[in-house]
Amino acid sequence: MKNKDLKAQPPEEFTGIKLTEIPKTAAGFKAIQSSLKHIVDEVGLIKGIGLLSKINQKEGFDCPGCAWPDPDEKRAFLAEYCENGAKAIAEEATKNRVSPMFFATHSVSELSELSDYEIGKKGRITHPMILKEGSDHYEEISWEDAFKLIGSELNTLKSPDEAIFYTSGRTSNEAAFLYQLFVRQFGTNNLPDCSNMCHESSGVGLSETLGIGKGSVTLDDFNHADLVIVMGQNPGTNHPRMLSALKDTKKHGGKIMTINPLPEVGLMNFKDPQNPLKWFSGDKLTDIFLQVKINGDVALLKIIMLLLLEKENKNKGSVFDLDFINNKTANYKAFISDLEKESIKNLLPQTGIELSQIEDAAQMIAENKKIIICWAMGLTQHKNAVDNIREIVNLLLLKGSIGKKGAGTCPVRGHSNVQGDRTMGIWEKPKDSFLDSLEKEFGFKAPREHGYDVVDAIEAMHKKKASVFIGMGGNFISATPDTEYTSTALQNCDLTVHISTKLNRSHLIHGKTALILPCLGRSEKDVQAAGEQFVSVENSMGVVHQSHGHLEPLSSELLSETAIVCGIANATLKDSKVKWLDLTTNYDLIRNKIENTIPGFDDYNKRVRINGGFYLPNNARENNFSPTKTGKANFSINKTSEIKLEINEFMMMTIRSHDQYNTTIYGLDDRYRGIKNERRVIMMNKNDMNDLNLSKLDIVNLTSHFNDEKRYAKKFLVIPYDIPRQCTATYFPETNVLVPIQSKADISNTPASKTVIITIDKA
Ligand SMILES: Nc1nc2c(c(=O)[nH]1)N[C@H]1C(S)=C(S)[C@@H](COP(=O)(O)OP(=O)(O)OC[C@H]3O[C@@H](n4cnc5c(=O)[nH]c(N)nc54)[C@H](O)[C@@H]3O)O[C@H]1N2
Ligand SMILES: Nc1nc2c(c(=O)[nH]1)N[C@H]1C(S)=C(S)[C@@H](COP(=O)(O)OP(=O)(O)OC[C@H]3O[C@@H](n4cnc5c(=O)[nH]c(N)nc54)[C@H](O)[C@@H]3O)O[C@H]1N2
Ligand SMILES: [Mo]
Repeated sequence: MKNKDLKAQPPEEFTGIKLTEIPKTAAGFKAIQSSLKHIVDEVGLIKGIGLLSKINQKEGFDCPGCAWPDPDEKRAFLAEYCENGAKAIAEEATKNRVSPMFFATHSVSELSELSDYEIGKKGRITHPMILKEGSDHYEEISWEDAFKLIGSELNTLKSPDEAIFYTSGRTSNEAAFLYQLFVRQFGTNNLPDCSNMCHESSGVGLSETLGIGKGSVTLDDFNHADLVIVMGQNPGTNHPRMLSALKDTKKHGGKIMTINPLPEVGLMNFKDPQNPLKWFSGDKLTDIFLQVKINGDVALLKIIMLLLLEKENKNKGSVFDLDFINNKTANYKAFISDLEKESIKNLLPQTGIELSQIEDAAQMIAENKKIIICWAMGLTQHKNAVDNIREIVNLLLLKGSIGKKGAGTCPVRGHSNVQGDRTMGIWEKPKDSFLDSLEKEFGFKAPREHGYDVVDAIEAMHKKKASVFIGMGGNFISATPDTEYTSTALQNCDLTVHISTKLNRSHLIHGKTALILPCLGRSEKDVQAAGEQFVSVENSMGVVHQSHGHLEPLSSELLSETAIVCGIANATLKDSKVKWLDLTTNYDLIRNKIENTIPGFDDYNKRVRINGGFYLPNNARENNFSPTKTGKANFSINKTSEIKLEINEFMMMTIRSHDQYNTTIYGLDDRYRGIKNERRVIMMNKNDMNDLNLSKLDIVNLTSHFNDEKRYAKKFLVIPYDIPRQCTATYFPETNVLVPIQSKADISNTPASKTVIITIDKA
């Protein structure tokens, strides 16, 4: 049953492309110029500059841009932010308002015709709103009525498992902890989150092999590394402050190796925007660039390890860390005998790289002892994504490059508190020990059956096994795969609720009844009964620290995420022993509860107030692998890609442009790739274009192929690009419609949004 004529996908319209030269370096003055433009346009100059001076300072608020950590000690004089952090702030502090009047004059179906860029630019939502059954306009509703409606809808379900409680990764520790507690007291573990689409494969692969689902390095390790390998990641756009850490590695004599199908500008060369002396020269970052085919990473790593083994066999102990292997690891023999079955000749075509170049890379790895491997979505969003991660671990274990200074694993997280949300229990597969301590502290019986992750949640709604969807942040319809399928799933629901800052497409693709509950953003003051509050977050390297908003809230109607959770819980749970409304008066009370239930948070209220916060325990960092099944770090045996492309088929990766934050589209340019004012593009190898008789800027339609199913996305402009043969790149979310719901990673269930098999036809 579909509501009205709602558009789940952005319009198939072009916006006026301009191609420019690809810059030779990233950041520098242009980045400052671009930050200021966004700040001035959205926020205004004076307020904007005030805001920038507070980002990531010890007394300021955590940048909502990404989860890259701040220096433990010295912080930059100007501010620890980057171009994209500034844009994220500009989006949140925007002058534009989506008020009740706005909704009275714009219907939901009319808004759904807009692009995500246009929807986002409408601005921040000012009042709680309801879309009543059969209506095409949101209307104002009181907070009390909204909470009551949610409570009564949840309580009429036959089973708590018919409700889904999604979380995006910006939610604070305090709000996340209460949210999962509420959901479990309500009676379900249906807590899917954006991690399911993001670093789930990292968590699974690392837990099994090293006994912790998080990375092991700290920021300081970059000052001590001999070699940093960056795989499947585009930090110039998505984690710009990481480039400063890479620059530090080089400053201390370390090397950088990059493994990516694209020569991403930021990784190649970098001008530090905070060092004007370098604006004109810049630093060369990458020493060796391996331009791997999409999903060729396991094959490439196997070749590298075969070459290392050859060197090691010639001179025992010259390449491998035998002490570490003997004392700290398990399954080494099985791993080596599996590796020996592989042949470089068979593996090579999967990589698309010349053997001589891989030999150079292997030599660099052989010569160096302290190695960090960083990665992001280029490794985690494939069918064999968990294999990718475990194969990285194999390489690090051979070199003993874990649990020592200057070495280790570095999965670079996306959302600024995605790691903290997991630590707080936002997970559909909670451990029994975690549930035991919740039960003990809060006196209730926690559900033990595991819940739905993102893909399972979509299927449950599609099959009408679930009928209430609540989203704590995020933009579910645009972030998830298989847009039309997910659209039907959401529209099958009786109630969809979104706790949001800004208008997005998920407010428009709705259940029978829909609510938007507007919340405070990171940059805003959060005043509760006990006075002004701060929240806490955990960065990519396991540091927990405070985030303190400074701006006046944009509307007096906004509530904090914490207050919203408490309001919903209070209206839903009849016999909870938790005093929900008291907890929200003073967040120290929530932190006390966290301290009592989650290991590593001793003296939480005290330590989080100390400058810069505190590190959570990390066994891998401490060279202790006792939490794994064997009690040691485990070598593993991994699969190369099983995908075989037909002659006319292409592999498509869906990636981010420079002007977007996931589904929030800041602008229409991808400056570092020389593409301006257009998002409906497909980057292709020139030779492939010739084979298909395509010229630059020809219009093509794309068809994805999966188990005899076909999915279509129309009207994309072809752009010749430096990308391996049979590999293509498009932007997410425009091509999410092509990602099949069933095409996902083994074990982690992450949508395989970097390996979509397509054919390309001239329109
Ligand atoms: N400005 C900005 N910052 C962000 C975000 C944003 O959208 N905008 N998103 C945040 C979030 S939630 C996340 S998870 C991160 C995402 O950060 P990234 O993972 O850097 O984001 P993607 O654009 O998905 O880039 C994937 C990279 O992997 C490469 N790649 C794709 N397939 C393969 C492959 O098979 N092998 C290898 N070796 N490489 C491959 C692509 O060429 C690309 O460089 O960024 C976070 N930070
Ligand atoms: N094809 C394809 N799909 C992908 C990916 C890909 O690479 N390719 N990447 C995946 C990844 S890595 C991720 S993490 C997901 C992202 O999935 P999501 O996290 O669901 O999506 P976002 O676009 O980050 O969510 C943006 C919305 O969050 C709300 N918001 C912003 N700040 C706050 C806040 O402080 N509080 C609250 N309550 N709401 C706020 C705003 O309303 C905004 O519209 O997408 C995934 N989808
Ligand atoms: Mo992410």
